[in-house]
Amino acid sequence: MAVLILTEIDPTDLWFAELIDQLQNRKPDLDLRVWPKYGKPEEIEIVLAWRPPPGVMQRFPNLKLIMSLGASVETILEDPDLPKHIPIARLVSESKTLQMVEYVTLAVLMFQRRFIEYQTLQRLGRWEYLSVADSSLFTVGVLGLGVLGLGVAKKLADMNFPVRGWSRKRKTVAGIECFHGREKLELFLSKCQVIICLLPLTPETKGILCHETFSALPSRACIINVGRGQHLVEADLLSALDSGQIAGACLDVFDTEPLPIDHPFWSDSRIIVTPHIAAPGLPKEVADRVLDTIDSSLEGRPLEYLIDCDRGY
Ligand code: NDP
Ligand code: OXD
Repeated sequence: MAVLILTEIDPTDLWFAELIDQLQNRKPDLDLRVWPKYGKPEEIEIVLAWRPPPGVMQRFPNLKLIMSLGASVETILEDPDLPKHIPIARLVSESKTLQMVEYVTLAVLMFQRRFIEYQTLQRLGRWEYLSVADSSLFTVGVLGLGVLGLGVAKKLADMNFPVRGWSRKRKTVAGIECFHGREKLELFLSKCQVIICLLPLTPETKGILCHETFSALPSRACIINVGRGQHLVEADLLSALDSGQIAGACLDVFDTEPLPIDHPFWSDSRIIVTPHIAAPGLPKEVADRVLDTIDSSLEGRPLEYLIDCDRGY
């Protein structure tokens, strides 16, 4: 029985190298292989995937489980040759949730306390006071109330921000004003000074951060996108920033990653760019989650966080 790490990202990348180290140290007898060196295809029973190259998974006749090394699975599902009967688990871990909560809280506070504008003033050498929005009146909207969205929403509510959340199915969460379904999207948006995209990428959510969504927000709202780059219509964001409908954006994910060097986002002072680092999770803890999942699969125990292929997340 062998486990294959299947990714097009260079496995010497810091996070992957540390994860591989952790897996090997914690379970020295694990037959761990790293793409493209997978040996005999019939020996591969578990694939750990992150942005896997398409067409590879079908080569393994004894494959029993695919586990995403991220919270999302869209790049696994878009493989046209994906063997349909294999269960797909995704990664949920405490450190990942904590990192996401930290990142988003920081971004919300930067907008509420107007740090982007202060950075511009600093470059101009101007000592100027800007009014501060009262946090109890600064409504935050979280698109996606899953593992990460709920973590973020609860933290911000604890910090006294009015918090709204939007999901596919109806939800009731203490301290959060919940909305669900496309028909309630506009109502949800109507009071949000900042929105945070924590949706999975599916045909329904692709392009959701677009002109219509921006127009439904109060004037000078801010956008935080930590979902996927394809959630955002980039040209619509630039026009909304130019018109003043949107005051600022904090973006961690992009249509093309790495963000091309000549992309206008790099030099736009209204946009904060980070290189998809919001919440990879700590390799040490991710290794524990991966090994638990492998053990459950091999021992025939029920698997946690299986995705529903029809729903797309
Ligand atoms: P979950 O699957 O736990 O939650 C997804 C949420 O989105 C659910 O609340 C779901 O609603 C909602 N949703 C899905 N489709 C729709 C829709 N059509 N309309 C309204 N709501 C919808 O995912 P996670 O919270 O674990 O992760 C969310 C995403 O965050 C990931 O898919 C990934 O893209 C991104 N991510 C980014 C990272 C980064 O570093 N930038 C790190 C980790 C994740 P319902 O509850 O009704 O099912
Ligand atoms: C994820 C991510 O999906 O890191 O986990 O983007």
